[in-house]
Amino acid sequence: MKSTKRRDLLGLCAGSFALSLIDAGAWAQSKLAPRDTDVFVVVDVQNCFVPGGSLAVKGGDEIVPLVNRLARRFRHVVLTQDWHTPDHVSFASQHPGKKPFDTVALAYGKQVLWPDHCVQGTEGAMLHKGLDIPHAELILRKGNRREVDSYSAFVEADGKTQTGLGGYLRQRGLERAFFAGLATDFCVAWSALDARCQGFEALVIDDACRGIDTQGSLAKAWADMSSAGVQRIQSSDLL
Ligand code: VGL
Ligand code: ZN
Repeated sequence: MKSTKRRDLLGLCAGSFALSLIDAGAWAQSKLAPRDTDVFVVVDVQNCFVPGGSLAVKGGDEIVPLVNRLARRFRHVVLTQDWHTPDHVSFASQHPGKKPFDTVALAYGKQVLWPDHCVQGTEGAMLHKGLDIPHAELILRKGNRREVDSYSAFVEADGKTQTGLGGYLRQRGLERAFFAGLATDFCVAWSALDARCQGFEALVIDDACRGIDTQGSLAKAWADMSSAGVQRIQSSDLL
């Protein structure tokens, strides 16, 4: 069953909830065997997001060996990179009087403000050097327009500009997306939610992600994902 609804500003797309109940039966099965029509999406495992980086996610570096092991189970792997201009609208430094983790209202909705991070071409934006996934097929960069953020690997924060990932997966015959990376409650969650909105199965590998957890964001992300039919699994379900 396909759904092409785009998500609303809460990151949800109406219409996919009934699907999740139907899909739930299939999930009850035991170990997950990766298929040729699966893709493993490794989200934003970049220097800025690991300890020592400007927007460090606690334990962000711990997932790297596990992500490498998981990647070997998949024929198809896509990596994403957060990729901002130096004056990006999501940076608190661009909003006088604001500090990181404050929020502002932008034309497309509420935006959390962050420390400067993942500036295009800088060391902080590079993929973590411990990543060892030579068979990855695509590196997708997102958030590259100054005026629009993009947590999601599918659709920018304006809710309409496509990154092309949905089209890529569909043209490659990929149907089921497994997610790992950083951060659980932002780029991983938004990507998994949009995968559902665009008619893909979506599974998040809990222990191969780490969260930021600001103002209840982690619990909310898991609740939103659950409502949207994103399956929460563990690496042991695959390894
Ligand atoms: C992310 C906040 C800002 C992420 C990216 O990768 O989860 N979070 N930019
Ligand atoms: Zn960012």
